[in-house]
Amino acid sequence: MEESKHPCYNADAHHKYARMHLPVAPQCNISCNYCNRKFDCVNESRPGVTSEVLTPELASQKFSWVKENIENLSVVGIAGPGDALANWDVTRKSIELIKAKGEDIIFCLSTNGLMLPYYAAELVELGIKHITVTVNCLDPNIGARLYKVVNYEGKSYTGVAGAELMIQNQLKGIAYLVEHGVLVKINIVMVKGINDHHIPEVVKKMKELGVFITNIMPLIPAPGSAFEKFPQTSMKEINEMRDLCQLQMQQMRHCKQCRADAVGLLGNDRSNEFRMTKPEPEK
Ligand code: CLF
Ligand code: SF4
Repeated sequence: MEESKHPCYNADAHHKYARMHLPVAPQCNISCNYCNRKFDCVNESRPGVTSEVLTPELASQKFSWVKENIENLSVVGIAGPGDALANWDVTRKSIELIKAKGEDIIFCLSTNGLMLPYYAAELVELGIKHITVTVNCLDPNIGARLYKVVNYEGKSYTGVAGAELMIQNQLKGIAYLVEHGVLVKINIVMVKGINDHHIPEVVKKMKELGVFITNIMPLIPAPGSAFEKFPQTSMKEINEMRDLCQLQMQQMRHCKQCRADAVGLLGNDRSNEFRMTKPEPEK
């Protein structure tokens, strides 16, 4: 089974198998209230500026460099710093270039899910078996407090309308992926006073849809984001919620909220050793 070598999908694998993220996806199509675009996507990262954004060609070169120098590299993931599917051309090209090298590698991708109805079939065709979707709520009234703007098909949606669109597309996309054999992981950002009480309901629905695992993550209030002054959800609160949701389905407990350019074992980021470009000066 492929997931036995995936450090995020299998807790037993995370001390042995490494992953690398290709930071090829700078744009995002929504605006989460917990995000500051100068920082990595909270979907899959802790707040820390990604030190580079790569073209597919550079990403492919970086892959070979890392593969030669890091033991047991089993996964190549695309996790921002924006949204992988909001940058579909570069995301797809990067995967295709690396696939052409014929290495034994698992591809992984993280998305907010808005564009899944457009791209889920292509993702399946590309052979991507591990996809993470961040689903914070099923209730548009809660979503209206989490998502400031949702940009879709040339229009901008706010409030309940935007959240409704997000949730609809996420659910449709997840169902399609599961039906086509993709192992779907769901990230849930727990924001106290907004979606915390609602999380067990989200997990229940994800179980019904057949997702592989859910990963409840703490809000890390990003400087400059609308939730800047919100309290960071404590690990005690996160673990209590995970214990409650474990009754429904498998919970990830070893997530490190990686950077969009993370390299190495989950607990030992070596991204500093593998830079293709010079860091941009701070603005
Ligand atoms: Fe990256 Fe995410 Fe794939 Fe893992 S990270 S795209 S599933 S290869 Fe893993 Fe990092 Fe947690 Fe993500 S520890 S933030 S869950
Ligand atoms: Fe930021 Fe990620 Fe939300 Fe986009 S999906 S606004 S990059 S947290």
